[in-house]
Amino acid sequence: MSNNSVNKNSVTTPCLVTGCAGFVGSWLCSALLRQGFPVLGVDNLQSGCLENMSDFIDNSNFTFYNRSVLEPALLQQLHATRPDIGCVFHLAALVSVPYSIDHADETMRLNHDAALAWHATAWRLGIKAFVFAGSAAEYGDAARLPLQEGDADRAGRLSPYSESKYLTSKAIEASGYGVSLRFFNIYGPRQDPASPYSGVMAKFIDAALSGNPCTIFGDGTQTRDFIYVEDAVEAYLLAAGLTRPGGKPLAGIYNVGTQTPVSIGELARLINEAAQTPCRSVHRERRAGDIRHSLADITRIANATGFAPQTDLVRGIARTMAWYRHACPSDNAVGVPGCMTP
Ligand code: UD2
Repeated sequence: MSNNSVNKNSVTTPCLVTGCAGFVGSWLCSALLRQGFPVLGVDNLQSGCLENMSDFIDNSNFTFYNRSVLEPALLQQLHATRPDIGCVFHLAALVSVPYSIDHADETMRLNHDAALAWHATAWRLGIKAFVFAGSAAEYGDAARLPLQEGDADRAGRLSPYSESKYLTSKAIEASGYGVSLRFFNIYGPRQDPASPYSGVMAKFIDAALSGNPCTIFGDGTQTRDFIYVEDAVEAYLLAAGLTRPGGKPLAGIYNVGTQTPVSIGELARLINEAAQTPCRSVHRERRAGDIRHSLADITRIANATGFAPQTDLVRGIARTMAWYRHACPSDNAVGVPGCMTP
């Protein structure tokens, strides 16, 4: 999937991925292993699941640690077993905006306190690259579109989730070590539709394939910038300097999206069209904590790394839907093994 050749000097660099059993984490592990990097994966399987790792769990270059990122000395311990770890990708997090509203302390402990503890330890151990999964939610109610990285500093945040990600990104930026990638809405195969906190794409595809109406929160005119998971993974590799010849890890904050706005109503229409089902939607009250519009300006990461998303929304929906059909050939219910989607 990578457009860029692997940086030959880094091909034996072991990489550590937290949240390796999650939706995005498992895709990142697959890509790293495919390119020859040894991978240490950490996940406590609270929201990730083993099925997500079925493609690579037996790969001799992959070592799985069923551990929590809240364990204070975990990175030191893993580093003692592999002192040549060159890169930490820190994806483990609570990912749901609505969940965070009811669980603010838990969200802050995991998404902020633990993330910064990992960041500080990685720096102390001399690990070359640290990449944190930031979020477009950090932009809160920022009014100007497309969103540039500095706009988050002038915005009010709408949920503990967004606050936890924002504070972590800013601390990483201020330290001068490590990078926070502010991902817009990532979608693709393996995103679980079963949880009430699942992303809209998985939920709508599940509904369309099951012959149920899509439930739209609010009037459906809210917009998002949907990025296909393989493009998001490419951004991770570029940010770590792994796929750029002579590449150095980035430092600071970078948006990762497509710069293409899509309304939720339009998304429902596109998904029903792809499923060849009549477009039926029901509307429910707007969700608390929801941002209204979200659209990335990706100039900064494009200039720094050449990043350019490859998969447009129609193709991405088709690939995602094909996977869901395969995961449940009867089409009556998606029924993908239940796990949430960090
Ligand atoms: C997503 C990510 C979040 C963060 C953020 C960045 C998920 C679950 N959350 O939050 O972690 O990265 O993006 O901006 O991936 N909606 C419906 N019907 C549904 C579900 C959702 O109308 O059944 C609406 C929802 O009200 C919102 C939009 O779709 O306006 C997107 O919701 P989402 O939960 O997929 O993602 P978001 O943007 O809240």
